[in-house]
Amino acid sequence: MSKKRLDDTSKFLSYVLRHEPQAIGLELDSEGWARIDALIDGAAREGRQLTPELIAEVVASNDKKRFALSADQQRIRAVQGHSSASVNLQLAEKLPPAVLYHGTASRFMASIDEKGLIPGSRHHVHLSQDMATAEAVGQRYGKVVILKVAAQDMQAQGFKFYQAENGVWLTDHVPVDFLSPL
Ligand code: HQG
Repeated sequence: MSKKRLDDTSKFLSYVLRHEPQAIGLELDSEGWARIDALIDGAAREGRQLTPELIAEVVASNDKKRFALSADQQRIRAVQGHSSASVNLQLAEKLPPAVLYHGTASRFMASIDEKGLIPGSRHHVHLSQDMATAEAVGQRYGKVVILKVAAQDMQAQGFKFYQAENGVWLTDHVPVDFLSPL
């Protein structure tokens, strides 16, 4: 399978499994799972040919492990990054490391200094355990700024943290007091 086909399919799957399942008439359950046969049918109606083999290869080869298959291989979901209102991942709370990182763009800093980190259109603020990942995430939007998040201090004060299956840390909001520049 060409890398281009895999990347292209990964983008399509991110779109329908995180954001707009209704674009292809697909239903996600509250944990974000979609039936693979329904996904293939929905995609076909939009002129996109998917096969179970292609989907399995995207799941296995994905650089960020964005997707997971159910144990019976009949269903697929995105493991984080959702904006769809129908999805509410029941992730277990978890003790984060002392420090987590968030990469953003310098043009967002005035607003972040005022409001802290907010989820935007997604369900959570996304945080990384390592600086390199935070840098790559921030670069997507412009001149990168890496922020340190005092995650355990937050947790001690009652803020909840979750970790998606692919290692990404999630929380609802990071108030300014827990942010510092690198
Ligand atoms: C910024 C990708 C203004 C925030 C990545 C970010 C990640 C604020 C942007 C995952 C703000 C939202 C998530 C505030 C936060 N004022 N801007 N108060 N608070 N922001 O894409 O974290 O490839 O929704 O800093 O790799 O960039 O899709 O979030 O720049 O893991 O799997 O608002 O998406 O993964 O942007 O990225 P996003 P993100 P995938």
